[in-house]
Amino acid sequence: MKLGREISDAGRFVRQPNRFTARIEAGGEHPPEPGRYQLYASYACPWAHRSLIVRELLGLQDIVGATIVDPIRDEKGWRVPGSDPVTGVEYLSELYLATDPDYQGRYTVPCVWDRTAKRLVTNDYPQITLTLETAFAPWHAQDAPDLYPVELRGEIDALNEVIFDGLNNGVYKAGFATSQEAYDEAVTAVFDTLDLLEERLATHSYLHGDMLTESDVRLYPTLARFDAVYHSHFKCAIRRLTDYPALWAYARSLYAIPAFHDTTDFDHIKRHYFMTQTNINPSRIVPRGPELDWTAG
Ligand SMILES: N[C@@H](CCC(=O)N[C@@H](CS)C(=O)NCC(=O)O)C(=O)O
Repeated sequence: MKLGREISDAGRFVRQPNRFTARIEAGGEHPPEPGRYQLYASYACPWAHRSLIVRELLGLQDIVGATIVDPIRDEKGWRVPGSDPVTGVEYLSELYLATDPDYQGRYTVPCVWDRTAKRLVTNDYPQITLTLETAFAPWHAQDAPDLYPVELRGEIDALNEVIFDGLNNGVYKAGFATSQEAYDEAVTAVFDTLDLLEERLATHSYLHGDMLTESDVRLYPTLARFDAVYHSHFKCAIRRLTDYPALWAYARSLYAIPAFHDTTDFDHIKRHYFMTQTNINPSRIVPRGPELDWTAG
């Protein structure tokens, strides 16, 4: 992985900006249309996981296609097993370079390809779920939840920032830190954020009360990976998810929902992190355990 340029002089991980940020929007260059867009995702990647959860929660599987990449990335990046039935590519890099031959960054999932314009529209992962929730509303299943209700958007966006910085990206900042100081700072923020969310969930079923929202979708992928990967691989070892009664019960309650369950692949998750991030696990050994019962009532 080409992480070097994302590590600061003080040993801090500073995530690269998203290069492709066009929007799918009615009246724009990339209008929402059934069958026009293909999502490239990995079950291992937390940012891609959220887009797969939202696609299924909203019943958009027949409207927006999805290609799942192999969990193990080699020096050529993400690979499509066999080849992609939609574009014929074998590596995700081909889509990035077809869109911008000078692209120098990492070839990341999730990203969305426009089959009509034959180019990547976006790898801007925070926007992808919001686009599925808003621009694709005409195609949502009848019983689909409103994950981004207009009256709650301010609160959802504010909490999402806290979750991103402290936790979703916080675990990466802890895991990829190359100085003790940067690690200490990041790992403290990870557990401060978990403590805060534990308190919030002690009195609510979901982060914003009784209804599932975009904030829950953003929190879940990090919780699903926490004890299996982040606790050891990213050294987020102060406590385990299972040490937090409310958060652990909440994570299992989400896992009981098909859109969360169907898109959670612990085998892909473990093999990806431990075998691909060789900067922090050069032996590529995948640990056994921990044994967790995600289905326990
Ligand atoms: N697009 C974002 C986030 C997405 C992201 O980091 N995805 C990871 C997987 S979780 C990825 O595709 N990494 C490819 C690589 O590092 O080469 C970024 O550039 O930081």
